[in-house]
Amino acid sequence: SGLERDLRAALRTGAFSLHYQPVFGAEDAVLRGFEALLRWQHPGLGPISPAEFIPIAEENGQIVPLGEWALREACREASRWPDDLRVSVNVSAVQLRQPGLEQAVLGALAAASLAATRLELEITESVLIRDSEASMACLHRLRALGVRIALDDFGTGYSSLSYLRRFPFDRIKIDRSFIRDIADPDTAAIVRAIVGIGTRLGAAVTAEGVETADQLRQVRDQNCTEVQGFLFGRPVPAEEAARIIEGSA
Ligand code: G
Ligand code: G
Ligand code: MN
Ligand code: NA
Repeated sequence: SGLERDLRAALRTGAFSLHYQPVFGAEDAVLRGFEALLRWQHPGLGPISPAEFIPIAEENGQIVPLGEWALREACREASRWPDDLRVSVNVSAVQLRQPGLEQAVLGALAAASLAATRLELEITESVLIRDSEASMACLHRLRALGVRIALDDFGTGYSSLSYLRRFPFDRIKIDRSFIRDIADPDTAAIVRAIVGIGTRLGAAVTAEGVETADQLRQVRDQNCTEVQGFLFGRPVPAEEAARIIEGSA
């Protein structure tokens, strides 16, 4: 397709950028870091959502060089932030199945002189559906080096709980559909249970998609560790993230 062809050209022409969405402590509202999110400015069509182009890039393999670029760019940007802030980068199942992911991560950290503990990789449940021994081993090695591993969009897959037995995640990110409906007592009970499981397993729990003060009150009541969402800040360009950091100091 046209989009697929344009996607191939986009990495060469610098049409991709990263935006950064702030993440805060739920109790203290202290800035903890940012999630890096890809943006594509198409020359003719304008901005195209990653929800649209990432599946194409996964299909044709472009996600590998694109994901590598995002890792390098995110680590480079984070190296300019205070040491107590981390950067989270989304990693596709396709990238994880490639043998080169570990080298790409180590290369990005080294090029940026960024401590491994400041990088978090977000993987979705779908990664683990077809988990191979090799990709599990890769995650274990990266984690042993200090890289944090988060389970993204938790609760939306078909057998979410089983994934928690397969890997010692540092963080669980509760999918924003739960936060949207958290005024419903049953949904609030589920969120509380997820936090309980995460705590027992030694994982922090982030509430995604917090948009209202009522939702914030609820996720605090359910003891979520960190919060992220439009209430606190949308994904913004690197320069604006730098201003958020300055303002929070
Ligand atoms: O930023 P936005 O809400 O439009 O992102 C839509 C989806 O694209 C989210 O599921 C997000 O995780 C995914 N996404 C954004 N940036 C990246 C990236 O760098 N790599 C991968 N694999 N997915 C990304
Ligand atoms: O799948 P993942 O969690 O990586 O998706 C991140 C996406 O979620 C980003 O594209 C971001 O724009 C979007 N997002 C972040 N905060 C909110 C929010 O409060 N509400 C909604 N609707 N989307 C959000
Ligand atoms: Mn994510
Ligand atoms: Na998510």
